[in-house]
Amino acid sequence: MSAIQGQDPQIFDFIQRERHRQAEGIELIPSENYTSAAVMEAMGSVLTNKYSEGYPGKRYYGGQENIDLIENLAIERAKELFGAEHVNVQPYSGSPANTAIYFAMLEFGDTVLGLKLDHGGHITHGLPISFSGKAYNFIPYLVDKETGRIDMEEVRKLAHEHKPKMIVAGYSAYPRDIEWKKFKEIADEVGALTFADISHTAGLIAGGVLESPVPYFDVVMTTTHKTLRGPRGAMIMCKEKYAKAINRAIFPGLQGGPHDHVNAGKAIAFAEALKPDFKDYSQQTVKNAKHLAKHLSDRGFDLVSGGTDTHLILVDLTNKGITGKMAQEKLDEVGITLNKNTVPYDQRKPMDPSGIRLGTPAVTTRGMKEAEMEIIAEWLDRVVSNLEDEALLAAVKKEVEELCMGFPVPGLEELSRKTVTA
Ligand code: DSN
Repeated sequence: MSAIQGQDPQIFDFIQRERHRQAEGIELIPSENYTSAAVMEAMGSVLTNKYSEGYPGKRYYGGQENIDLIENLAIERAKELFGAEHVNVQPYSGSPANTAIYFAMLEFGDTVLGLKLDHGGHITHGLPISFSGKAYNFIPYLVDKETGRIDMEEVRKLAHEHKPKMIVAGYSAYPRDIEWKKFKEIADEVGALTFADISHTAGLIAGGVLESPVPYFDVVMTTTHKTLRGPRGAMIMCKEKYAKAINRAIFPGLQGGPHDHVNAGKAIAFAEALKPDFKDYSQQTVKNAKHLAKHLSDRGFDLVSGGTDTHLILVDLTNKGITGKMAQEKLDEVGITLNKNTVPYDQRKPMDPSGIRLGTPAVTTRGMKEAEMEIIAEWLDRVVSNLEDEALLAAVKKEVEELCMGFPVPGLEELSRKTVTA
């Protein structure tokens, strides 16, 4: 980063601080991960200089001979990874991709079933103040109050009652596996389209740990930067019969020129995910999450749904007498990052909710395993039980840094002791 250092020392300083924060802290936000150095190089390459409205072979600008090759390769690799009939790699991120799916497949005002935000859904799955909630008639379904799981009979009942044009499944804060086939069955009973948002679990699906909705669902969207471990962005996969509508909805419907530097990063990440060691990573991510969940539960943490089938854990802190915001802030102080989160049927507000959401993709990418999950569970317990004990917080912070030094972050190897002494 010598160019930034020479030209803009302030930004250089902020990036340096962030590099240290990432290398010296434990990242438990379940939607975050570390890309490879190769993906990062693509993001900082000359491809950022190019404009390429349109699709490979049909562009509105000249000079596309290299861009077409890159975009086609990204599409081919994504098809191989997920077995999709059609892929569009141009969406800038998850929210525009979801908006494009609705734009392609629905009319404004159509009825759609989606999981309520504070039950694990996403803002683009019908939150009343979001575009999705304003443009379409979203009917929310909920998780069961006792089990914390989606009650498929309730979904069936709502589907028969409201006759939606589309059913949305796939979530941001739901720790359990999803019954894709059952969703498809219900959708078929009422003639609804099926849309899966697998942003959180795409890497686990690509790694063969979780079942894929691609064979059953009409359209599937994923962001590319979460468990899939690619650059910030998204892609849409669909049955061939929706290909034209989806492509048109992305460009020119909602977006202009694709971000070619990001699309190159996507192609690189898809190739990485096709390698055998990606399977090991995705299996270990789930093993780590289950192990962490068990040790948190043993320490009296109240896990929504009692545990996890995925990379993600949702904890209700009510029995600990603290809020999600308090926990997040104190954990930030010791170098453990996670996010405050509402829990189903939460009586508190989203800016200071009852829960926290955490997950294992980033720590697994660093090479951490079950033994480290036990240490993390112990740290969480110590911090949450001693929020005002500054000496204890300082001691945990030191231990966090010490452990992190043994597990290099991709691209930040020079900041870890393991590499320095190797
Ligand atoms: N912001 C993402 C997450 O953290 O789950 C969803 O868009």
